[in-house]
Amino acid sequence: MKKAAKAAGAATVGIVMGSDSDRQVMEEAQRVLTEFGVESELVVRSAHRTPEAAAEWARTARSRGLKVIIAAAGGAAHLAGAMAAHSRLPVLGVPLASSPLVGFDALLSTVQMPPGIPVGTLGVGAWGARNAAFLALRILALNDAGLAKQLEAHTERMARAVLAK
Ligand code: RP5
Repeated sequence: MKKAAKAAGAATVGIVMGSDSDRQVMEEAQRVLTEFGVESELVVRSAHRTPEAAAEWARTARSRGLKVIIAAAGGAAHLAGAMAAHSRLPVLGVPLASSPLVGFDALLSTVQMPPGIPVGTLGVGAWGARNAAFLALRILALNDAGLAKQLEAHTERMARAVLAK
């Protein structure tokens, strides 16, 4: 009974960010997932400052029930790549504009992974955070007809909003 209750509320998307200073942007990703009824966990792990804890989080992600990882960091952003190195789950990378190079550094650090260890890299900052959530939803929707229907309805609402102008 206890186990079933836990499973019902279990996170399927893991959002990991390099610093607590990234939280505000990454809560945008979590908000999108919540709107679609998808549970997520949002944690801070750093590829540079807490490399062992970051690796452990990635290694145990699948066994904890996660199906997609969203990893966000700024500056020399190696977090998404580190997640992809330690987990076989799909990893979506969000470069953040937190350094004096305003995200261009993080974009290049996240996007150009060596073949075989992919990171699906989204746009910089809040747009990337939201789209990482939408891409995670599309991945989950491959095996979830209800979620696919919700995404279709959302897309139709966006189109109607544009055409109403
Ligand atoms: C990155 O360095 C983090 O992802 C963050 O975007 C940036 C700055 O981190 P703090 O110095 O604010 O902790 O690793």
